Amino acid sequence: MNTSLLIVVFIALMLSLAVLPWIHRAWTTRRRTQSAAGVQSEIEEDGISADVGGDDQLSSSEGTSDSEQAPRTVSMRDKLSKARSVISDRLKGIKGESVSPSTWEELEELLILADVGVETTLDVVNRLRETARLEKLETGNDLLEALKKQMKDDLSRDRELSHAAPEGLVPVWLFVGVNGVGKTTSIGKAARRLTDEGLTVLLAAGDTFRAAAAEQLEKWAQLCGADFVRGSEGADPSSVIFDSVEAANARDIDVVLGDTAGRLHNKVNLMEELAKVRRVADREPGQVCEVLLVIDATTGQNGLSQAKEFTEAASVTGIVLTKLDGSAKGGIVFAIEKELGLPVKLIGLGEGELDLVDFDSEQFVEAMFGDD
Ligand SMILES: Nc1nc2c(ncn2[C@@H]2O[C@H](COP(=O)(O)OP(=O)(O)OP(=O)(O)O)[C@@H](O)[C@H]2O)c(=O)[nH]1
Ligand SMILES: [Mg+2]
Repeated sequence: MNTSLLIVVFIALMLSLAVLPWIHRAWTTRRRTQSAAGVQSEIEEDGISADVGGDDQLSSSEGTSDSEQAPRTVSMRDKLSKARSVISDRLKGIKGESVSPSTWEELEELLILADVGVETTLDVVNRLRETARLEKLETGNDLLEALKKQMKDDLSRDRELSHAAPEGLVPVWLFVGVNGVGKTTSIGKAARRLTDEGLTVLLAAGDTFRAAAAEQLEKWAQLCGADFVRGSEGADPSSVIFDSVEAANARDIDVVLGDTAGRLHNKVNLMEELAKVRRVADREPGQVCEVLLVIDATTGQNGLSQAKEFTEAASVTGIVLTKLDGSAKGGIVFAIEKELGLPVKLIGLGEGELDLVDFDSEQFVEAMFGDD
């Protein structure tokens, strides 16, 4: 009798162990769906739309919502249409001609118009001249093909986002940058991506400068089913980040995404504050895995001058380039990578929650310089 009871208890125990992960996932999903329904309208009031248009599929934006909608899609080509429109006539011109001295001038003009930046443009064109000489390229079409290949090669590098901290430490991503570039929105979108991958996320409201900043982040947390920690207005941002990491550790959260207040790169005291945030976030039980400098693509080359100070203060590990959808300055990607030596890890292609995608250099070069 006792033995059969033991067997029944043992089987019940095994069964519950087997279904626990499933229950956890289902619960997280349900929580997200419920809160998303309530929060979506509020977020839309704030000008954040969840709709994404377009045809082609971008790998990292294909998350389905929990209500099992069809995957929403986004076209890189469509999103970059503004950047492309500035250069498309010149591209067509070069494509149809045979290579002559004026072709090189047109090409330089084209790259500068696309905001590749003077220094990077000269370097790109010089190397392309050498390729054209060695490979005896005679048509504009061949030249553009060689240009695309060279650009893809230049952009080929590791862009992986890391959330791998040693056992017992909580991985932290910090988002830094000047005012209004899209830090908070990018955190919301990144949280959506990570929770879609099945990770648990905590959003830390390290922007204590404005009360509205924490509220904006909280809405994103509710939308994504992420945890959320804030401090009081005017609190020390480092202590909010530290409290967030401790809370994440206690709750066994997979990743902490830390927001920071927008700041001008030439304000020394604010850059020191940022350095402190980074140091504190890296204290046990936290481990900073990414410091993402958010740059607004519509500011073009100005974004580059911000980067140096941020890199010095906070040891930036990668760039999030936002608002590429509304920018005529897509070429900034090449300048960032060449002049800053930092990888563009994510790009923002709109205000919707799925509009933050991995930067795919092949796709990007084709969307900018490929055939119509
Ligand atoms: N079109 C477009 N808009 C974006 C993108 N990313 C952010 N935005 C918009 O840019 C505006 C500013 O975004 P926030 O996330 O508040 O910027 P922030 O850097 O946190 O701003 P501060 O906290 O004030 O420094 C919002 O209206 C966003 O919806 C993007 O990739 N494309
Ligand atoms: Mg913000």
